[in-house]
Amino acid sequence: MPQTTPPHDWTEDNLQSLQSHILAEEQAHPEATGDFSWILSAIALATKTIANKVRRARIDDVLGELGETNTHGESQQKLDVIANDIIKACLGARANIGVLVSEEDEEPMVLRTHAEGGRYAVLFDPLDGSSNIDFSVGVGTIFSILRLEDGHAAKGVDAILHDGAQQVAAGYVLFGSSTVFVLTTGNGVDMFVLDQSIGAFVLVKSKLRIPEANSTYSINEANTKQFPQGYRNYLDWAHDSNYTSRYIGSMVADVHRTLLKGGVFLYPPTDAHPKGKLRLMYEANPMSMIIEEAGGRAISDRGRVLDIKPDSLHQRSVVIMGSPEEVAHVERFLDS
Ligand code: AHM
Ligand code: MG
Repeated sequence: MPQTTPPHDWTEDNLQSLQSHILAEEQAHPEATGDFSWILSAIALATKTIANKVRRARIDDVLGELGETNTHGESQQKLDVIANDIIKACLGARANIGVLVSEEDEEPMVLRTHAEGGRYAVLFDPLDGSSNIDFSVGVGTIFSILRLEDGHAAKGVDAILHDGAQQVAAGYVLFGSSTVFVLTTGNGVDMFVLDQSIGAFVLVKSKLRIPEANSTYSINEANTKQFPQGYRNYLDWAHDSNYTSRYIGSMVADVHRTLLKGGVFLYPPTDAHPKGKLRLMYEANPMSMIIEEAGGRAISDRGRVLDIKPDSLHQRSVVIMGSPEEVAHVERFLDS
């Protein structure tokens, strides 16, 4: 019998851009206001612009340090500052954004009161892993979106100090060998890749799931002697269990690999960063939401990352995130 190929279902397997995907999700929820498509289109525009800058960095001579330090006393790379400005330029005019919080700025930028339409706070790390830029290693933008209550402008920072479980959306854009946009609005994780030829992020994977397990850890192992004993015991166990190690030193790239391939990514306490190095509100929280939405786990040394009640905008957190079985292995050693 000759084999016949079933007819293609054109109602399902469509080419979808980030924009059309979000509009389709909003159509499925009649109560949706269109707020997300408005904010996410601004983030898409900003990150396409940053991707272009990152690619042209050596040509345009914007590599290296600016000579100023950011709010954490770290030297700002030129591209950090450019990326920060691009995000503010793209998001600042969106009428429903009330507050912008950036890793690069000490204070939140209050744009609109609730009465003026400011319904959301967007928190972001404009260019994470920027110490890698000079060597063309993958870097990324990370963002977190929180809803703002009435009176937020008067409350100041307190209006934004919510635990990560309250995020309404989170995502990152990896500027690597391709530009990848990974997004969750609390309904699974979707992945888009920038098609340079048409200038749009196109959907490549919907409802991404992280592998349950994979014998790979991602940690700055040079700091081992500074780690609390539980982490050292875990590493001994992982060595004895023939684990492999992958560490880029760019959270977006390391977490992206962990999301797709499985394994565990860790940043434990060190002498230089006794509370962990990564920032809770715009690094650990959005990445944790993505990992959890993909079926993984994300913990700190104080329980679930998303349950941490922040005391300050730029506070740091220990992070251990990835495949559920791999996080459980680490946890076993931290508990004992
Ligand atoms: P940054 O926000 O200043 O770029 O620092 C965060 C980066 C993360 O991307 C990465 O996971 C970590 O710092 C690497 O730190 P280390 O070089 O100590 O391993
Ligand atoms: Mg960062």
